[in-house]
Amino acid sequence: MSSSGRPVDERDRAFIRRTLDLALAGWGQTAPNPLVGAVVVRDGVVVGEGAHLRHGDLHAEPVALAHAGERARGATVYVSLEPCTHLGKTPPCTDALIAAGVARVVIATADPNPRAAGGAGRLRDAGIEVMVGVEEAAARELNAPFFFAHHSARPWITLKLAVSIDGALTDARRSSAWLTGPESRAEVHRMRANSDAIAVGAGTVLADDPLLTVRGALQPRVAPVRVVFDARLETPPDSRILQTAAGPGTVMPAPRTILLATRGASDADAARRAVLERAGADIIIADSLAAGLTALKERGIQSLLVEGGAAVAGALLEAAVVDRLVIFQAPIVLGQGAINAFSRAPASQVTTTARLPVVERRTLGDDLMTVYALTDP
Ligand code: AOF
Ligand code: ZN
Repeated sequence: MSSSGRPVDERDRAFIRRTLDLALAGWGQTAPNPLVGAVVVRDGVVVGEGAHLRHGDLHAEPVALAHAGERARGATVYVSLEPCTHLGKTPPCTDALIAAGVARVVIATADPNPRAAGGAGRLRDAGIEVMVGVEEAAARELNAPFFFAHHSARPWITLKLAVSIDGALTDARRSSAWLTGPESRAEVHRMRANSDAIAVGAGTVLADDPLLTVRGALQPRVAPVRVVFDARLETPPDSRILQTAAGPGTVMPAPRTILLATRGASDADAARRAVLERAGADIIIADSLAAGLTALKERGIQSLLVEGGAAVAGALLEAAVVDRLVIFQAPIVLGQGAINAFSRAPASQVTTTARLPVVERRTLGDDLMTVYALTDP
């Protein structure tokens, strides 16, 4: 069913799914704006396709309309987000659709941005047949941080954990070696490329000294901010995450590093704070985890990819602020003494705990990746 209550035609569904695929062309390049795709169909044949490729560039519809040219007259346009009505960085897409003389517009989901919304109504007023709500869940999933940002004070949080068959993050010796294979690692870099920020706990910084940069095939338009959940300000000034941070006086365009501390920790040691700030840290002192997450959102972070470890995973699950849980399971058993990924999560009971819906599941080399939904965007 579409939101207008009409049953959805399978062809309409297939063309909307095509818009979602096209939208992926902007992966890592459009934030804080959404990924959007559009298809122009005339007599059942695709005559134009387009995507919003980069923040500030043309929206998807004008790209697809230009591709279709005169063939757009009388055609059906499929678009993964309600066409905009505002004069933003580009002219309103609704005006372009009306001017092109299209007969019908099929929209996956409404635009939550009050500046841009209202396109469906405007198109109807111009005599165009409009349908909203085809493959709506998939369209919202694609731009979950964008939709979430319009009604939430915190970023959309994806908790990504690489585990063994027995659910451990590392062995009893806490070796910092990788559990998963190269295909999973490439996927993590792809996920990083479409995130506004990447976070770990201070324990992970101390154990692994990670860089938390994007080193995959696809480079993002803006390098993700790096965040350390560091209640007691334990991040070493000479850690790689600070050594490569953009701070006062840095010349290279390095991503910022934010240390998220809790009040008390920092007052205790102003000298340490000064050392960390000189090393390039941007320190946020918050009263609670929730307040810290709000502070990140206030700094423009709509999507936060959290990569562990067990303490941070436990704290975020306890606070019920994990939106997507992504598990990369490697074909290894770590056995006794290994550090379980959920050892710090709140206890639950088999009979009453929620069975998490699976949003996506695929194999990556010998690993298995599963995306679980804990909330809706
Ligand atoms: C569309 N088609 O392809 C996209 C839309 O910053 P601006 O001026 O580019 O406007 C961004 C807003 O426009 C964004 O927040 C969202 O509401 C909408 N994006 N709309 O009709 C598109 N990318
Ligand atoms: Zn637009």
